Amino acid sequence: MLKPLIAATLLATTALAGAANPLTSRIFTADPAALVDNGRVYLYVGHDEAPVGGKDYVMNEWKVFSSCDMQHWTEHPAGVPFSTFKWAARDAWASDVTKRNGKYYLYVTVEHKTIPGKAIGVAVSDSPTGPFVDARGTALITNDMTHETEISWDDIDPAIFVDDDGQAYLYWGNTVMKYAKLKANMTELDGPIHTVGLDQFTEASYLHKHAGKYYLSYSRKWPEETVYMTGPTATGPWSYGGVIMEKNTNVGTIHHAIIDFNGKSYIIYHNGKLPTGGDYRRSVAIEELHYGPNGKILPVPQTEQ
Ligand code: FUB
Repeated sequence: MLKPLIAATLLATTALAGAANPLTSRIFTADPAALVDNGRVYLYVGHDEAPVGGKDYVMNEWKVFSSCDMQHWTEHPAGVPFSTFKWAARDAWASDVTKRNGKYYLYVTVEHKTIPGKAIGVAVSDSPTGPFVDARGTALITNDMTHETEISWDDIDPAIFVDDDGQAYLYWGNTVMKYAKLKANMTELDGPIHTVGLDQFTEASYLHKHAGKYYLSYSRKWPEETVYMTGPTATGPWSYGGVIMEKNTNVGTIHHAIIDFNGKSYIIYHNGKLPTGGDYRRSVAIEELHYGPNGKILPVPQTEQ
């Protein structure tokens, strides 16, 4: 076991000055999940490990970063390997995170070992930086529960949201957006799985609330762009709002999270702007996001790197 002093020196701190992106240029990162907790922002990002010219994702772990100012980021050494979930075969795809009753819940996408296709699991920790342990010992969502499409990756990209009345909702999906309520224990579905009828939905659902309004955002088309809808409740009815961020130029995906922190709002997403970046070598980046009249989200340009 590392002595605390030695462990502390392993924390890498990088400066994200002003609009300078990406989050880190030490490694490739993707699919940001974000949590605001006790004056810090925590980011949970997939680690893109594909070689230059790789033709598929190589993703074995989620990395954890944190900051108290959105500019200087500390990389926490532990990370969360996909093998946290004994029933998972590989693929640390997109995650999302929330805090409830003093515990931190990390919802993740992985490939299931025995039920063909992607699955969603949940891990829990007493600290935002882990260690995280499997909260169920089994997947929460598997491909055989939701057969709307032929693809094996339609149960990906969990988005967790806890409403003001304590009701938790899980949104997820690829091609078809789905959602379900969760029980207060955060580890079991509470009722049926619903679908949201959307044209051109691709993936990366994200639900947040700002100034009393619910925002359901997601990636649509291919290459993906980030768009949003608004509604009066966590389950709609939804009205289309517009495009938040236009597509990347060298990456099909753009997976995002949206937070409020210290009086400002931010969108956290990924692109492929690092040298040798691309579809399987992505970089998490951050931009300020602004709300206009009537709560409209104004389009967000990406800063150059
Ligand atoms: O990183 C693997 C997959 O690519 C994610 O689950 C999707 O959101 C897309 O970013």
